[in-house]
Amino acid sequence: MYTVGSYLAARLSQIGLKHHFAVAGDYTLVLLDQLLTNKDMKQIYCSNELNCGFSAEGYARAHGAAAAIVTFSVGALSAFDAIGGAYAENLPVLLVSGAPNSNDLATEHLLHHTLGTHDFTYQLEMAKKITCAAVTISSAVNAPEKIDYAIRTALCERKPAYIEIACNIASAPCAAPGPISAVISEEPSDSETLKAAVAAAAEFLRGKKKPVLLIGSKLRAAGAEKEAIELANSLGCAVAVMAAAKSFFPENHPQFVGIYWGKISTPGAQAVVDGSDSVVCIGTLFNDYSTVGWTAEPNGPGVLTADQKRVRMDGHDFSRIHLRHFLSALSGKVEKRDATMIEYSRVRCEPPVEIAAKPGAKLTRAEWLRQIRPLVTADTTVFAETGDSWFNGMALDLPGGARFEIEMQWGHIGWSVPASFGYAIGAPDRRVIALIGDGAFQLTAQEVAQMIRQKLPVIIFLMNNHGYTIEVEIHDGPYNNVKNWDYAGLIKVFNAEDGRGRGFRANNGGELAEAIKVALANHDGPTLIECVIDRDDCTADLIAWGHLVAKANGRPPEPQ
Ligand code: TPU
Ligand code: MG
Repeated sequence: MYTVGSYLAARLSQIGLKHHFAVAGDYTLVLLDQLLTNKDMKQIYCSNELNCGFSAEGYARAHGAAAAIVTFSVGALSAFDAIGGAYAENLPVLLVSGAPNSNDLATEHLLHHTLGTHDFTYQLEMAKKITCAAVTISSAVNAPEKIDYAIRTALCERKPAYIEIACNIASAPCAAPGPISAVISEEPSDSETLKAAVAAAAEFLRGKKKPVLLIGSKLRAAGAEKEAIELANSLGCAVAVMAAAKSFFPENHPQFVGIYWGKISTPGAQAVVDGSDSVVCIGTLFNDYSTVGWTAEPNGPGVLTADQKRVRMDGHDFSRIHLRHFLSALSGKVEKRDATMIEYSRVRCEPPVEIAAKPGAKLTRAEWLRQIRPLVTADTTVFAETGDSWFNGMALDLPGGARFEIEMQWGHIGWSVPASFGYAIGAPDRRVIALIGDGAFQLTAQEVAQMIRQKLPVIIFLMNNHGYTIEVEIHDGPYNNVKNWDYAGLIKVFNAEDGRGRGFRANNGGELAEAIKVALANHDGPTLIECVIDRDDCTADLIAWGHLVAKANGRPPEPQ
């Protein structure tokens, strides 16, 4: 016997979810009971719905998809911010919201957790803008079809979807789920179009001397990471990666030349990309930040763009082909072209030697970076928060297997606390390290308590530079000052009587080294290391990037 809730649970479990995230509310309690009847999935609780959405977003990064269950309006509207993030970051997160009793929908009743009007549709209408599929279930009869449609569309589009379930329908009897293949099987590439696109791309490359591959963040969403390596191996050319795609192409691959990010690229990488006569952009996303205020965007007839389901180049535009099919087929049709590797070997520079600071000397960003480098091992995932952590993160070399997570398109400060929590739930065998600024941390700090509750050994490096330094570099004012907290002391508060989190404040390199030792040995909870640095101790990259972004932001209105 299935109910609407247990049907949903079965489908979530069938698509591979071992957990779902939730915040309780009276419109969802019965649904949560129904989800709990599925013994293949655990319910993980969050401190608020924004964090619940971001926890699911992080879980989807580790696990391919995720679900967050929240109550009507007061919960869902908070979660919408994170769902917008999942949309921007191409992550299939299912937001499930409890909703008013189906009998109330057509009445003149006023209900709690609503606007106090008779309109109960506004939430669905809002959800439509930030998801690829949004359904409302107020009868059990059509629930299977609607649930399957929402999940299938999310998985296929790699975007979030929204399912609203009336609170009295969650436990209503419902049909049994059919084969899961109906939900997870994807539309094949159109074979004729694929052939034509590969032929055109092979021809495009044949006429060029210096091809280079530029990897972007949509590569993972397309599930085409392996195929990008295949094409790189066949071409033998240089491969640069955009900041938002760091780790999507292995940094220990012999053809990896670094991060392409305009003026603040890895030394040598910009020269190779900008000097190329054929940039193959794979899953790239060019916005004002990634182009450093529109100063670095490959375009023109020398650019081929291969996206999740579309390939474009001078005079051609093909759709309905999967990126991985295109890359794999193209690999078999190209010859070795290593001119950009030869060029790179000429322009590359050795990284500067980092000298250890005296253990008692005041902590600097450079000393902190030097000390955390060895923590990044094959089984590590680094989370880099919006702020100078982005630029510090870029400076970390990733050994094979290491992963890097960044939320560059949505850029919500505070994302990394719940997202690393959700990721750690989804990937318990990985060492999760989060780099986060003081300002960002203050938005979502509560989720450290959930890391403690779940005994997750996440290591948080909280860079306390007493302000919104990234904003300072774009445009300064009194609004960039942050009220200081006793960040390390928070862990005691969150631990209460049973937690095993650890909190440290490092004012110098010696204290930092000691704290790192304890963090590595603490397997029963998170360790937060507050690194106290000067307010203006930031990366040169942040300054250079900030000035160019500020210039782009400050363009005067064009005359009409
Ligand atoms: O390392 P640092 O000091 O740059 O990082 P911190 O201290 O975390 O400061 C981040 C400052 C910041 C803001 C206020 N970065 N972006 N913003 C704008 C912003 C405001 N609200 C949200 C939810 N997201 C944002 N990105
Ligand atoms: Mg700061």
